[in-house]
Amino acid sequence: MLKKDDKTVSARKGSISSTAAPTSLPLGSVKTESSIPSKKAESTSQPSSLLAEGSSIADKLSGMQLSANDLGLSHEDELDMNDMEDPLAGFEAQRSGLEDLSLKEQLLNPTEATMESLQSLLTARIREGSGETMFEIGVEEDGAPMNLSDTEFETALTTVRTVASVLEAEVAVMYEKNVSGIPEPNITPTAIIPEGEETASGNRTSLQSSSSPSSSAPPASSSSSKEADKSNKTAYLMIRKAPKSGEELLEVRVAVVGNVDAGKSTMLGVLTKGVLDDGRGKARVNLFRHRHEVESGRTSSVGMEILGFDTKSVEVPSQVSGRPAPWDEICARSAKVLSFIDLAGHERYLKTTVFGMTGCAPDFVMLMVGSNAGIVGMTKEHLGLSLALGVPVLVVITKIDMCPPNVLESTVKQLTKILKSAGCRKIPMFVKSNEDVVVTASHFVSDRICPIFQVSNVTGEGIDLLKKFLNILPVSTKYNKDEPVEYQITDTFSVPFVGTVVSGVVMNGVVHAGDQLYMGPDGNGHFQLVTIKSIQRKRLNVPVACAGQSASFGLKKIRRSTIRKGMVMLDGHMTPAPRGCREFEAEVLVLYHSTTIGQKYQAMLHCGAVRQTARVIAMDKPEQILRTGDRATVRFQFLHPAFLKVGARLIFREGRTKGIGKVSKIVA
Ligand SMILES: Nc1nc2c(ncn2[C@@H]2O[C@H](COP(=O)(O)OP(=O)(O)OP(=O)(O)O)[C@@H](O)[C@H]2O)c(=O)[nH]1
Ligand SMILES: [Mg+2]
Repeated sequence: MLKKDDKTVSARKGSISSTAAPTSLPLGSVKTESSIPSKKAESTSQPSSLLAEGSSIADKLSGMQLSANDLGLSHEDELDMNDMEDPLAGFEAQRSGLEDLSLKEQLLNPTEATMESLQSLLTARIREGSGETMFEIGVEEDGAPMNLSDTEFETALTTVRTVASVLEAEVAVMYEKNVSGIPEPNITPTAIIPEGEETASGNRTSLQSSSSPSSSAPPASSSSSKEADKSNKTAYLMIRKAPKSGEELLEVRVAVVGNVDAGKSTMLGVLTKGVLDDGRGKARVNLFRHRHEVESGRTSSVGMEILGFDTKSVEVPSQVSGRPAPWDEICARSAKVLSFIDLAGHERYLKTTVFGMTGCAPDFVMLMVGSNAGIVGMTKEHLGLSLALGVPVLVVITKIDMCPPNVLESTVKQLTKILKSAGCRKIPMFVKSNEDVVVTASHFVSDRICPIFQVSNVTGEGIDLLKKFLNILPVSTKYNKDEPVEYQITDTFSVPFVGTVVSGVVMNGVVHAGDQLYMGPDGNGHFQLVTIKSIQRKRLNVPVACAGQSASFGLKKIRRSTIRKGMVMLDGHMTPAPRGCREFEAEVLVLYHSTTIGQKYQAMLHCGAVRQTARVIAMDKPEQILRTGDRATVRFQFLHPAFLKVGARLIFREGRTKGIGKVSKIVA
């Protein structure tokens, strides 16, 4: 992972490009000091009222004045907006000979040389964004406005389209605006609401219609101030390459969590089935996997839904001639697919929900909050789990159609308070417009930002903005194709005419149909060689699956009963052959325990797709006990062998979450 102070271009761009998008942005709109509370300021905010409520993990983190950062558990490469000031610096070398030409000049007076230069710029960005990138027309690399007239803007857009077409990519205008005059310096960006200025109805006292993405750019020079009298047209573009085949399809996984009845399944029905809800569960009916779920309306398992976008950023219809389109059809027409993991809100199913959050390796967590219910039940628990796992969170407040304004306002207040608390250290960003969408989604790489949407699944209000946001959500770049294969199994099936099928996520490497991989460990800790007969991504047959992708494998001559969730598949050439472990050490932090944790203490331990009971057998504390707030290196023992890796994050719970940590040593 990349460090903040890493000044190499590729590293900086790499970290930014995990969003793909920010590489293109001058970032003026998000980095104004006045709009982002400083870390220092945040850490002084005391969530005193929250401490009194319940015993959620988020409470514990904030109550102990510890952040995930303090625990060494959050991204080491947490981005400071100031680090991202000059995202294009790295391209200077490639543009040698054209240094004197501004981006504006290149866009307006295309020559063979400038076209080539723009082509290499876009190629690099698209590669770093795994197949897509955001590009802003109207702002120079240093954030200065280009002050484009309408005609100039059209010329610039045509140039970008021409370059993109050479690269077999499509351009979609995500947002455009026409701002006249010099942008006001230090205007609060529309997407950022300073503390106390947000109301449920969305009034933002300091907002001005002239705020622009380049609002923090230095005041224009006198020559440009003359130009500034002209119009200043800017636009954010999504440039996306068409996937050549199923294996190039972009995928973003989003785990959907939140308290029971928050509207998770309903919203996924609305997003992925193209229907609105009736307030009585109409939109969720097709999402349930079990009869008892249909009867109770409660999700109890891990459900999967997909939403596709094509190269032009247009949503791929989920219905074909009045019936739901099959996944392979949606994928065949998509360039990017959002995979939603529908999880259960009821505490009774917490084990399954934690499994969904750890095993399915989501890139983002979507925390749903019923506006009328507020931050209740498992909301804080799920938020705390996302923090412990270091997964960026976006919040969706539902049911705004049926919520009195004062109740909605109090939910919003409650939410912003907990997000800003010392335990969360998030920057809430209310997304109310297309501009907010592009700015927020582009900067979501920073796990400090927390976009907040307000929607109604009944009237459809807010759903469009959310879809636009989902379309821009960056593809994760944390996976490594060059490492030896590691695939974690999250489910098993017996499929007629195919045989045993496993589903899961490729965490490292590349898997080809026909490959032999080690699968295990079994009850004795052994791995066996298995052959991958076939591979599917979202029910679409593909010849390969790469790191970061979820995929199903058809297996040759393997009985389903021999496979357990939590097993892994590893490179078949490993020598010596891999073995499972039963004992390991972890650095842990006890978030909450009513008494003490000592030797023989047992808890459910989650680490990736591994989920099983583990027993404490030793710790580096003289008195051999742990209390709330203690940190220690603890030796655990599993009942059955499992595959663990040093550095993997873990959660142990007995009922609600009791502790979090990181594997530090595999013992035996
Ligand atoms: N009026 C209104 N009702 C909604 C909205 N969203 C969901 N509902 C209703 O809220 C109820 C609960 O919705 P679900 O989608 O089942 O909630 P869930 O979060 O999936 O619940 P669990 O799976 O049990 O955790 C259903 O009756 C929905 O019709 C909304 O925006 N407005
Ligand atoms: Mg549900």
